[in-house]
Amino acid sequence: MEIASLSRSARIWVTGHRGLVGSAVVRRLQADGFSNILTVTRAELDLRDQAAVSKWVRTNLPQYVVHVAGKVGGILANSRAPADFLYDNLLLHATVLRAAYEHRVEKLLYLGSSCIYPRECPQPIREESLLAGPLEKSNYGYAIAKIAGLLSCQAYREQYGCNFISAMPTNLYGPHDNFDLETSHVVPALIRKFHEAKQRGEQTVTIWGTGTPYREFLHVDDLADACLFLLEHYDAAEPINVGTGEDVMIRELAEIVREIVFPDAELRFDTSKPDGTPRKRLDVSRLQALGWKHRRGLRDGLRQTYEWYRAQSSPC
Ligand code: GFB
Repeated sequence: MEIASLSRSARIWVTGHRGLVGSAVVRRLQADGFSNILTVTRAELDLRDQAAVSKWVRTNLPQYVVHVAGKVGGILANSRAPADFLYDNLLLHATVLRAAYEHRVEKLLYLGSSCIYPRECPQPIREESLLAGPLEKSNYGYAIAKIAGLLSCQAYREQYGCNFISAMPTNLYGPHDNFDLETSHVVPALIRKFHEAKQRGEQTVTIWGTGTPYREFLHVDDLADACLFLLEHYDAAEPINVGTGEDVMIRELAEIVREIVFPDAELRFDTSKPDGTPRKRLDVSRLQALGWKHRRGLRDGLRQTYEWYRAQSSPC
């Protein structure tokens, strides 16, 4: 979707530009001819340091901020480190939103996540369900920090008139994801597990949990497209869901990845690992009513991601 009115020379800061989402947003901005994309590495700027962030924003004066930096991880990483996920993500949004207010950023987009909705809520999940019930235990640290970020955007809008908007993306996957088997999310983990089993001549691939939860998956290039669509068309205080509106059982996901990567593999389920939320399919009708819809289906997206992973992991 062509971004019409954002000037191609506007100074747009993409935080977390090396990560799964940040790198996709930068790719998309570059493809659309934006010539003033601002990025800064973690080594150059610790986003948890308010004084340093305010100084960097004062020096670089971004007009727009796509704030997608975060401490993220899969179900095991989150369940093992709630304090760290809470601390880092709280600071990451507190500093950037404050500096954006101080230096009159014209518009800021902040990303939450579908995993911050209550563990048990009506499916598909509408934006109104936020805070309507107890959180999922496996990632409450991350969830509380992200909820605080969403509410901070609303508070800056209310108190200072800042045009800070927030989106709630579903589970994401794609190139430049984290493929570490302990800390990653399910899609990169399965791609790597099937790939390495095939390479090693191992017949069995272990899937965590029972395989019965459902998950919705959006390719990160579609998310990047949605981010820029929202930057262009959305100015409301309420968070807005971003997803495909379709989910798949984890067992079925594993069977699709097996078909793509290693059809002869056998599945084994390690029920000592957590299942997490039983289901968290998003109601994406509000975003679709605004005129946005995802383009890449799951099989196509998984195939594209595997091709990228295989190219990255093959010896040069
Ligand atoms: O992707 P995932 O780690 O995160 O797990 P969540 C999704 C489902 O896949 C769970 C199962 O039921 C896992 O048990 N699964 C099966 C696996 N095999 C694997 C595997 O090898 N690795 C992983 N990681 N999962 C996250 C939150 O929840 O959602 C984060 O913890 C984040 O905060 C993310 O917000 C979007 O979907 O359960």
